[in-house]
Amino acid sequence: MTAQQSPSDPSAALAARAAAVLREAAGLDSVDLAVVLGSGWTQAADLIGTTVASVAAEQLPGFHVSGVPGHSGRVTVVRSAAGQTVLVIGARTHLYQGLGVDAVTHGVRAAAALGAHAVVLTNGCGGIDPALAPGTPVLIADHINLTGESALRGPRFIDCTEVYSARLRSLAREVAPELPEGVYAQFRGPQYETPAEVRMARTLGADLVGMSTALEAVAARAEGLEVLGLSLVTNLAAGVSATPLSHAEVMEAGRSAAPVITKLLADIVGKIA
Ligand code: 8IG
Repeated sequence: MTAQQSPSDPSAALAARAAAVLREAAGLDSVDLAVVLGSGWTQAADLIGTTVASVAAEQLPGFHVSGVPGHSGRVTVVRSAAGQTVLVIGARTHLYQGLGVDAVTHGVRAAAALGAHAVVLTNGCGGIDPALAPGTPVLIADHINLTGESALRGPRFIDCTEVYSARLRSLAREVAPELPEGVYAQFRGPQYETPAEVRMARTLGADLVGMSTALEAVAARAEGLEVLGLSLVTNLAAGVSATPLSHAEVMEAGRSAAPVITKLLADIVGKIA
């Protein structure tokens, strides 16, 4: 039992309660891995496998409805063609909702409590490099956490040299050899960046800007999970192109890329042994 899993830790107890509800709903003791669906990726559950159980976020301790159009608000257990059981989380809590970091990291901790050994974190994001056109999926190689928050509480000095598993990235490249890699900068949001903030992120070494994933990835590593990060560039970051950003544009890019990226995700998931 790790420090965070101690029964006296209320956030661990909440994750354990969510895991218990899912265990009961699916009639399973554990899952093999988990997938968190971000903007643009939500239709993937159907392609990953056949549904064993599907629970609305409202029925699951610690989960919240995101209120973001394009998120399903459901947590589903599916069985893949390869025989894996996969927890598909379509109810992500974002830091900008103001519910605190423990709510943001709850999904991956619930997945860990259910026995998942790996998590695939997906998101929609802005592209800083103009070569990363909207509709391009990108493997996250590393991140920069610009939220000012940590995923962790207490003296948990975990190593972050390889948050995003090199093993899982090379599995992903077996499916799609041309997948580019990039560094993801997490901002708190919900406002998109100013052009000056995008220039700052570029100067710091970021290729992608978003509002999720980095905190979840660190929480997942603290729970001992292997992490794969997959971003869909849905828009050029502010100031990279002359046109202002709109959520409608983001949604449209997600919709048109959906068939390709959901297949990509399902194929990658099927490879994670
Ligand atoms: I979708 O341009 C999506 N999410 N921070 N910036 C940030 N988050 C995003 C963006 C973006 N696009």
